[in-house]
Amino acid sequence: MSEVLNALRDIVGAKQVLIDADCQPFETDWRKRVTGKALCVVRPANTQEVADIVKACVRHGVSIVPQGGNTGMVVGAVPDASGEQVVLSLQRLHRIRHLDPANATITAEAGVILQQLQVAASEQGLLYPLSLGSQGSCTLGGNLSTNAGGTQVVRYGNTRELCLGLEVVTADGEIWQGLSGLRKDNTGYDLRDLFIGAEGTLGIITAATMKLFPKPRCQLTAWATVDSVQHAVRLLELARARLNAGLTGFEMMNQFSMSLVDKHFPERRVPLWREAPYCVLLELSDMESEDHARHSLEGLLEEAMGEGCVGNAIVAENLSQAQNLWLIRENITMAQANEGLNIKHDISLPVSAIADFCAHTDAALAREIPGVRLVNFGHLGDGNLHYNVQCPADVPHQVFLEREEARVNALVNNAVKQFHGSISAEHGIGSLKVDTLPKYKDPVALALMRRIKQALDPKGLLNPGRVIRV
Ligand code: FAD
Ligand code: 2HG
Ligand code: ZN
Repeated sequence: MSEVLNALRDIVGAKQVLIDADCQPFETDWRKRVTGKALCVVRPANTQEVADIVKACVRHGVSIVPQGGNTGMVVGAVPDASGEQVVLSLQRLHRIRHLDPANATITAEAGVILQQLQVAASEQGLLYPLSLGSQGSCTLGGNLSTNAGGTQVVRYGNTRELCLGLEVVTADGEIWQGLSGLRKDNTGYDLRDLFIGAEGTLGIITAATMKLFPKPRCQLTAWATVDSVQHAVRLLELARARLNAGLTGFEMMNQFSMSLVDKHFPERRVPLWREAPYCVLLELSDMESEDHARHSLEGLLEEAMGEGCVGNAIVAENLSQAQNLWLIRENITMAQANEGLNIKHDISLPVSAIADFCAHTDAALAREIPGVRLVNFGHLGDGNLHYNVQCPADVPHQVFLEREEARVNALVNNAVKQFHGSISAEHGIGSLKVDTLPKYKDPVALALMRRIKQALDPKGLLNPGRVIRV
C-alpha cells in the first residue's frame, strides 16, 4: 500500500495526500450513519491530476471513492471499513472557468460550491436555479453525480435538465472533453446522461457547463394552511393553472416536521403551524412587476380559500420574511437530525396518487408501529416527498433503527411500488439502498445498468458497492 501512497504523492505533492487521523473529516457521512476508514484522502488541483490519480489507482488495483461536499444522504461518498479505499476529494477543483451571458451558460469545475455558482450568475444579472438546503457546502460534481433536485424543480427541472456538457475522467484515466454549451447535439449516444446520477460509479466528473436563466424581476412567497394532502394537491392544481411558469416552488410540510423546527430553531417563528395538519410554501417568480405578482398570488389564494382548500395564508411582505419562510422549510432536515437518528424515504409518486399514498401509508405505519412519528414534507410540486420516520417518543433512536428500520423501509417501499412511484426521487442509491434497489427496479433495467457499469468500469474500481452490485 505504501507504493500507491508514494505514487499519489508524486502526482499531487505529499501535503495533498492525507493519512491516518487527517482523514477523519472525510470518513463519516453527513447523517452519521456510517464511519469508514480510508487508505488516504487525495486532493488534486486539476483535471490532469485526477486522471493521473485514477491511472495510479488502476495500476495498483485500488478502488476510488469520489467525494465533493459530503452532504449526500445515502452513504455514497465515504470509504468502506477496509482501510483500502482512496477517497478522491474534488474540493480543490474550484475554479469557475467561464460565464457566457450570450449563451446563458456557466462552465465550472466539479468542486465549486453550489452557492458560489448562484452568486456568480446573479452578479451577471442571471439565475442559476438549483437550490438546496445544503447549498453552502455541496458541490457541482456532487449535484451532477446525484442528479440533485431541490426546491425549484417544478419550474427548472433537476440538475440533469440544467446540464449541457461534462468533462469526465474515465475509469482508465482518460479525459473525455464533453464540455459543450450546445442545446442541440444529436451526434450519437448521450454519454453525458450516463454520468449524471451515476454517483461516481462510472467516471469522475471534473467540470460541467450548466444553463443559466433570466433573473425574475420579482419573487413572492406565500405560506398557507391546508387540512389534508388532497387539499394541498388541489392548491397545486390551481397554482399551476393560474401562475403557469411563474410557479417556481411548491413545498408541503406536515405538522410534526414544523414542530421540530419550532423546537430546534425557535428563532424561525414558524407561522400558523398549530392551525392545521399541513402547511404549503409557495413561490411565484414574476417577469413583470411586484404589483402584477401580488395581484396573481392574492387572486390564487382567494380562489383557494373560496373553494375551501386553503384555511389561512400569509404572503411575505419583504425579502427577509420570504427568506425566513424558506429557512423554516430548509431547516427541517437539520431539526430532524438534532432530534436524533432517523429513517429517510426520498420517494416520488404521480402527484395524482400522493393523497391516497399518504392516507394508506400513514395508517399502515400507525397500525404496525404505534407511536411512530412521521416527518412528511417535501417538493409536492414535482411529486417528491421526504416521507421520513422518527422513533416513538419513548424509544431510543438507535434501538428503534436496529429493531424497526428494515420493517419500516419494506412497508413504505412496498406502498411506493403499489402506487407506481420511485424509491429514490433525488438522493440516489449510494450504499444505503444498494440491496433494496433490486427489489423495486425493473429487472431488465438492472441488467442493462450492470452491463453499462461493466463496460465503463471493467475493473470495478470506481465507488464499488454503490448503486449496483456487479
Ligand atoms: P457528496 O455527498 O460528496 O457525493 C455524493 C455522491 O456523488 C457520492 O456517491 C460521491 O461519490 C459522488 N460524487 C461527488 N462528487 C463527484 C464527482 N465530481 N464525480 C463523480 N462522483 C462524484 N439533495 C437533493 O437532491 N435535494 C435537496 O433538496 C437536498 N437538500 C439537502 C439539504 C441538506 C441540509 C443536506 C445535508 C443535504 C441535502 N441534499 C439534497 C443532499 C445532497 O446535498 C445532494 O445530494 C448533493 O447533490 C450532494 O453534493 P455533494 O457535493 O455534497 O456530494
Ligand atoms: C430536502 O428537500 C432534502 O430538504 C433533504 O432533500 C430531505 O431531510 C431530508 O430527508
Ligand atoms: Zn429534497
